Amino acid sequence: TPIADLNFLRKAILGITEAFKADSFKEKINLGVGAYRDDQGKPYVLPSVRIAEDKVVSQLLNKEYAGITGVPEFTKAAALLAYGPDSSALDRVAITQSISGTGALRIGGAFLQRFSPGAKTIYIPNPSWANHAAVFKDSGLTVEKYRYYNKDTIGLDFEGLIADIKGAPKNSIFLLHACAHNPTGVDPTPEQWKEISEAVKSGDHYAFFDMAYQGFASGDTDKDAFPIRYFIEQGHNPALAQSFAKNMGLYGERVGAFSIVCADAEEKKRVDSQIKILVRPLYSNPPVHGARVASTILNDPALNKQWLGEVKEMADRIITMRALLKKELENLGSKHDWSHITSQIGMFAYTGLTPEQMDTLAKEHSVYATKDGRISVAGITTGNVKRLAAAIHAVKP
Ligand code: PLP
Ligand code: TYF
Repeated sequence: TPIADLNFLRKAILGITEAFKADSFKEKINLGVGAYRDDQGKPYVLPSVRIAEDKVVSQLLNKEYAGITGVPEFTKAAALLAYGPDSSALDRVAITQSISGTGALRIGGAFLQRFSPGAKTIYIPNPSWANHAAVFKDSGLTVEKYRYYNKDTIGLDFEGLIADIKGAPKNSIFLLHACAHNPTGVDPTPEQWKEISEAVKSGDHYAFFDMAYQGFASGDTDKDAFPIRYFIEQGHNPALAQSFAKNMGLYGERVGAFSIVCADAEEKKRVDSQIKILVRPLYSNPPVHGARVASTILNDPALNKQWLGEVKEMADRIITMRALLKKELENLGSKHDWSHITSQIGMFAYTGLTPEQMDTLAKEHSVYATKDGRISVAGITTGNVKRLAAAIHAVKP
């Protein structure tokens, strides 16, 4: 149930941080929460963010309220980043700033609860980010799951996924992770996305993309946006939740955007107006500082280029750590196939370790991660990877 999911999330992620903090072992490793760490294991503020913050502060701007939909220079640039500069959608997309990705999902849930035709059921992948079910249930939607992950192949259950899309009642809503699926790290290929687009269309379904990791999957923000851009080319008018928590490292600043591609500029006006009617009683208007920082990065060509380089560096460090972990496991003589560690992408690896093995990792090896076997690869460093591999090898010899 969504409540059980939420309790799981709390225990899973916040409980892990607590247990990690309480552990006095010097070489303890925290692979719980999905937050990027540098190779020293420290939280990372992007250099481009430091520069942008200096620029914002030095302008001595006032602290007046933003409009209901936030900082316009930010939302305009966020749409460009997601949809691409040549997108046919740009002049018909209704967009609002949001309280990061979670807030974008919540506005989207509320909008679809109010305006979606049919049974107002949203299908989320099994498994999915544990907060999805709670967010959509609180929005008044019915939450169902579609098949996504195949335990046996440690990969995508593509047949199941397509069958569930085709089998859902007409006018269902499908929540799709745009890239770097959380928690599995398993994404459809471009060819598979084409079939997913067809299946969504054939069921008269509605696509709602969650893009919390643009740039983190491939290191290239354009490549990672492929599914959304392809869907629009194919005539879908999807909704989109964007987060800048991960790709700008702005976690606590809560920078995000919610948008809906409309049929035309006239429909966009009506949707803009309805979004304002929804947001006003939720929180009146969003915070400005983080949006100004993100806007500065997105709108300054030199800074934008620097930022894209930094996103790629983060993505590349994660890819390097995947390869290193796999190699260390092989060096230890592990007979298991660990190829999924390098074939999965984004911030997480879904190791296939059981809840019991994860428990032993924590209790006997001071390695903390969620019970579902997910590890945040962003927490692996050249300094801890050997010990991590040894711990995994010990619990799964
Ligand atoms: N969606 C997914 C798939 C996530 O993993 C997360 C968490 O990082 C979010 C949305 C929302 O994160 P935030 O509200 O911090 O932007
Ligand atoms: O799954 C994760 O670890 C990230 C971080 O309420 C996160 O998505 C976890 C819980 C939460 C917000 C973000």
